[in-house]
Amino acid sequence: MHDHSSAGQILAVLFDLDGVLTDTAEYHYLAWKRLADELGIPFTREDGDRLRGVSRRPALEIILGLSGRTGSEDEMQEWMTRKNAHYQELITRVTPADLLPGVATLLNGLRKRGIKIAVASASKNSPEVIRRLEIEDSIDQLVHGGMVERQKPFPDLFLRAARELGAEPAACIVVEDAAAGIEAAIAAGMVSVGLGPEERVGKADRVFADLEGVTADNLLGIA
Ligand code: B16
Ligand code: MG
Repeated sequence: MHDHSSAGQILAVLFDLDGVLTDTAEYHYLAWKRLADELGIPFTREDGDRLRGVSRRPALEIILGLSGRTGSEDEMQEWMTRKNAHYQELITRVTPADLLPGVATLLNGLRKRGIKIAVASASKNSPEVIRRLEIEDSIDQLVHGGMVERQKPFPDLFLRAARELGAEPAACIVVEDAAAGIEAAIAAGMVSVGLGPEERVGKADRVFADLEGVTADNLLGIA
């Protein structure tokens, strides 16, 4: 546990998107898998799990590393563009039904308590996903990877979200499914909630399997 005794009241909750509000983590996996197949690189689901929350370029570097393959800067750019095109094709399937169980209720519960809500996602495609999920009106702020220089595990994205909402870092709870995201939350001096297995998010202040059945009171009771 980290010391949040000076935190006072929680004012804001910052949600990661992929793997937290919706399962676009699966679409990222499928898009990388298609690129890996095209490049003839063996790529398993376990390999895919290492890419959770990892932004585009480091993810490509991990995939290339699996086969010891390297690429010129031009090739790297082309592969990232191609993966993104695969991903954009896949997310045209996203509908409000893809909101994960418990999310809509939790967002409403937080709203009722006057808690500010941000989505803080590394994904430059997150505005499109949020639009397709039809949750634009349920959140106060969206910050995405295109708005900061340094990505998770650096705290920049979460700090930017807090600033946009006018909340001190210590008054924010971060909800994340990725190890890099939990590290970023801790580095930002925020309360962290991890979703998923202990091996992945065990450094968080509190761990749940997912958001199903997690109420606003559960979440706010953690700080
Ligand atoms: P893009 P999150 C992250 O979103 C994904 O988890 C990660 O797999 C992806 O590579 C990253 O965004 C960048 O996304 O290529 O669409 O810009 O988990 O921070 O919501
Ligand atoms: Mg995520």
